Amino acid sequence: MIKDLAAREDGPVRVSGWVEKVRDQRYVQFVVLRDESGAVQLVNGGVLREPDPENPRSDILLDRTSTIAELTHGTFITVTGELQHNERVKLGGVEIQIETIEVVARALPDNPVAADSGLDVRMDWRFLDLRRPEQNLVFRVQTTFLNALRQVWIEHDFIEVQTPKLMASASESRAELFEVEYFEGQAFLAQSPQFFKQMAQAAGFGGIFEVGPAFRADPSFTSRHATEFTSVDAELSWIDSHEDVMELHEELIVAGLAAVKEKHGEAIQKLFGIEIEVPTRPFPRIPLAEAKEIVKERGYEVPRADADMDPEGERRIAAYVKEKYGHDFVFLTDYAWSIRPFYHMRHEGDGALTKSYDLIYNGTEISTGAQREHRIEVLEAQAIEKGMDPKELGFYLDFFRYGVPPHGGFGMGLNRVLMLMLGQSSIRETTYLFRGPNRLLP
Ligand code: AMO
Repeated sequence: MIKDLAAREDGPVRVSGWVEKVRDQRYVQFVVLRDESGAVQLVNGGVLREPDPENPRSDILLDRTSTIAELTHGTFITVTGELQHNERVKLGGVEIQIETIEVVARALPDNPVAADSGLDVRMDWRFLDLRRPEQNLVFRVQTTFLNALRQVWIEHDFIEVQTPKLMASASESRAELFEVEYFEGQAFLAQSPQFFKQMAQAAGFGGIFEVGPAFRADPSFTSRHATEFTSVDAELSWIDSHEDVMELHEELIVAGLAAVKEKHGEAIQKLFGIEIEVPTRPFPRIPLAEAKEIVKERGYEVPRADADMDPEGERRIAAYVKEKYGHDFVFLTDYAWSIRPFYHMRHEGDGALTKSYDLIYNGTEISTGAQREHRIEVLEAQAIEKGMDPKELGFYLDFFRYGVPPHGGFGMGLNRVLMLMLGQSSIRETTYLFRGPNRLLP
């Protein structure tokens, strides 16, 4: 790999990669070659434009010169040559004197993506867009982040599950639900693994996690919504309250960011100009009603008829937390029952509030979590209160009829986490292939 060249001694090497740039000068040709690990300068010092009867290697040199002159951006080549360390070469301090060059796969000359192409064009040609080092880094960071989370779960003896994405009923609410034909009938795409995460608690699995797709028929075109996204979910038994869920959540975030900082901190600084901050624990916690008061005192009244926060309010409370505690994360807790799903547990003695939270990262919601209602009579009553049909929920309610421990969990949008971590302006940048109301291709 190109990244390994600097550590090698001078001598013969063989590299492959994509042509990034060609500088075809009269007496010397330069090629910048890139693979997924980095870029290196190739040099052809033996440029020959006309046959030279005196030179026994005339044919070889002519051929090499014309091959290089005709290279198009993005063409995949394999080169053999001599590696030379040279301090004056800005690109990594090494270059390769080309001996042979093989065009493995030619790229069309009209590269559809330019440095100034808009996001839509880049998404049309996502495979070319992903060749850019920044984009490559996003998915390396994602891999490292998820691996760190996975290690925490495994240390805590959690079980990984893969829940079905085809369902007979809605998994969150009737809103934002994709319907699909299913033989003679109909099915729905899972909006969340919610019900099946809870089933694992009834099944005695204790702690479980899943990283998988979630679907929302959300027609909005914001920078943080997709119709399909990757949901990072966990659910655990034997909790006393949502506080236990938040503790696990914090532990995961800290482990994820620490691993990302250690492995990619330098590259992230270089390519995105961002210093990854590993948050301290505990993360600040503010009850939602108090958070709304705080932003109101600071001049912003959340313009909503219900008790919820809005994105601007989230940004403002995050700014307050950053000022006051120097923290990028804040748990907003104790959401009103009126704005939470039927399965959230209400506070003893104050049924107006739930044992739930949202986690805000750099001003945007990344997660919802809660202790769940596990007492069947209460759960059933709550479903009815929310206008749901207990018959349609029959299979789910059955989980609670045969003994289920107190439990809770959270769902976290992976693409949003990456967007906020890497200071990107859109979830499209941090989704391998974005899906939105008007995007199903490629
Ligand atoms: P919620 O609906 O809040 O909760 O979703 C959890 C997290 O998923 C992400 N998310 C999205 N990301 C991109 N595009 C979307 N359209 C989108 N919708 C949601 C967000 C959000 O915070 N079952 C509960 C979780 C739980 O309680 O365990 C749920 O789905 O980051």
